[in-house]
Amino acid sequence: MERTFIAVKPDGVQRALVGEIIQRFEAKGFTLVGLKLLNVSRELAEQHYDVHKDKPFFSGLVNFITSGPVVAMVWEGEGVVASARKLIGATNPLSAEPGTIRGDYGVSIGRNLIHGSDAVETAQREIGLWFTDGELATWQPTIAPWLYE
Ligand code: RTP
Ligand code: MG
Repeated sequence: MERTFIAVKPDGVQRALVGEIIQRFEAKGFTLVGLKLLNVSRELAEQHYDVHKDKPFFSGLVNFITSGPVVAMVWEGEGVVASARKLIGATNPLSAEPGTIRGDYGVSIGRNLIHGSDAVETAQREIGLWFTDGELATWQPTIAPWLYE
């Protein structure tokens, strides 16, 4: 079953949106298989955002993501990678559709509340970066027959 890596960034934690964000993924029908709150090391932040290392916003992004606790999660479900990106909305919250997390709660690209893996391969890399195998639960929600035929 497909998995994706989701992180509530320091702004989302500070603004007390963790519960609301988890609620949206749960209510959609995805399964939570990993969850922790952590202060992110510089090394982890730089590895996580490695693809952006030559961009002008890279150092600001790393400073921000290491500035306070982050809620790291792994969610599972059919098509969860692309669907999570839809739930999250466009990178710039001012362009994100209402009904998405960024569209409903954000106003600034540098404070866009949440991260979601952008492809299945990226998700596998990010899950390996943020979680050990032992931190992930394998389980079948009892509602599965009501989610999938
Ligand atoms: P994320 O990786 O955090 O889920 O966001 P994303 O895929 O929607 O956007 P991405 O292009 O991967 O950019 C990563 C994060 O960098 C910040 N950013 N700032 N100032 C800027 O022009 C700029 N562009 C990107 C955003 O916080 C974005 O989420
Ligand atoms: Mg990205």
